[in-house]
Amino acid sequence: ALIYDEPSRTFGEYLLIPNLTTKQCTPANVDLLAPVARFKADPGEFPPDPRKSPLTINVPITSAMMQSVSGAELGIALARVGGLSFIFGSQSIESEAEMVRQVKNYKAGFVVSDSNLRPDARLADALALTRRTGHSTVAITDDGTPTGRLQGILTSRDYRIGHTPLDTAVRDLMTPFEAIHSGRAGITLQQANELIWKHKLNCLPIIDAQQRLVYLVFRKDHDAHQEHPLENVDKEKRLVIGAGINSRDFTERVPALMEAGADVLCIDSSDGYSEWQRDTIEFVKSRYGSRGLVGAGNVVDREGFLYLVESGADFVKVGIGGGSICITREQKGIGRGQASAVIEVARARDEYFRKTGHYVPICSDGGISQDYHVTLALAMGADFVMMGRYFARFDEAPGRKVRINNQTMKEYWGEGSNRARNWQRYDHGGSGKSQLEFEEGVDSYVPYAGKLKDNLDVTLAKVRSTMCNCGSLNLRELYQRARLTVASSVSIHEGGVHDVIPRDMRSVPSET
Ligand code: MZP
Repeated sequence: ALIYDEPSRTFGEYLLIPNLTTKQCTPANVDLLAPVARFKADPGEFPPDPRKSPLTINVPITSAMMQSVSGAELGIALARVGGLSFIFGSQSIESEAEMVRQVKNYKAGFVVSDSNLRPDARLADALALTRRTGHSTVAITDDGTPTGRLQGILTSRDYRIGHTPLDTAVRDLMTPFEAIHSGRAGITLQQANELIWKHKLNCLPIIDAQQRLVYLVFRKDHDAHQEHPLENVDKEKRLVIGAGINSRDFTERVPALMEAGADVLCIDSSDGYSEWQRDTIEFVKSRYGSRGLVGAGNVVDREGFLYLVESGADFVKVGIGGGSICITREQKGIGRGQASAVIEVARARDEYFRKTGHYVPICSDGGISQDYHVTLALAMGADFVMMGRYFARFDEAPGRKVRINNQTMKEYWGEGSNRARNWQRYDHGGSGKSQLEFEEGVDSYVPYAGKLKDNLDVTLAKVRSTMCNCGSLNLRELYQRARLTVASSVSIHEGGVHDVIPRDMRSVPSET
């Protein structure tokens, strides 16, 4: 056997060392745009510009193709803030295609403010309600006229157009108008204005209290076919969605998903270094050409990566055994520490790019238990990450909310558990069996955490802030400039609260 000299390491063993933070390097100026699908570029340009990719995401975060994570509701919520979901494939072809359709048919845009509006409220009710709460508001209706059906309310307390409060600005607008949720949510007003100017868009940016872009307001008569580089939507202004496939029923599943409008597919397997994956990729490519974007995986080393890339994969997913619900390492003894896997595969990707001019993005999948692990994965060379546990905690995830020991939890179960019965993910073919022979995942609970957007905003604020510490304004700079050190167990202990009793854990204090 080949025995590797280096131990297999994971994210919690690394720390980032700060670089010089220049004055321009503020969180508001950080761009998190990431490539999803392979593209060609000059090998001398390293790392290459992600905008050359046929599919990009505005935040480098995707949700796992799991029953307890990525249904249509989460798909919509994540796409609306610039990320990407992969609808789970361990369901019938019809129901998966229907979920894809639900996301694609979602009318991009419109928000209901935090007042207690029912989605079907009549405009007059809505305005009366918001008048009572004392906020100036702009109502968005489906046809852009005051008699249209209410789609949402923007309160001037929350939003501004440029530096002008929303209600004042809207008075000067030509009406009717339509507000479109911006997929580039989170970029600064200045960045938004630059793009609007460059692409000659006939619209105004709406920003939130942190001066980040949230909506674009277009005149109702704007050219609907004009390309809007500020949105995270392919050209019909529909949200972007991915879908999981397997290497068993792909000849029927892939056409159904493509017809439903899936933007990108991904083969879901616990071990992707297999001839089954090559067959699946070849089917997608021969049937759909460059329109059929398909990721493959999971692998944990250079050989696995190169095999899938040479088979035609558009991106490669990295990680075996690191998922929070995963017991593959315990059951079968295979896998690799997530950090070691990402570092090796990122090097293989760079080597392949320098040799061929083809850049194939990699996704670090599983094992992210702290927000800072996202930044570490990106610094180590992942183009984007995939998370399951993280998203399972939110309202939009499919699991039920339950009370356990006075705490609100959500259900989260692995695809290799008896509950999911996703045998295709673990099947090696040949046996003719269509069931799991043993479990590789558990059925569990995770603490309920509320709305996706609220949590993701905090996670992204940490990522942006750390990138500034590392002197990086975009993900390419982070990968090039980051300096990482392996931390000893004693220094990891030093990084936590130590030698003090945290105030909220103390018993009631008394004067001495
Ligand atoms: P995590 O974000 O919960 O740590 O990991 C999610 C990832 O774990 C998924 O994207 C998938 O690759 C993997 N997964 C899903 N089900 C199982 C299982 O039952 C599993 N073993 O390992």
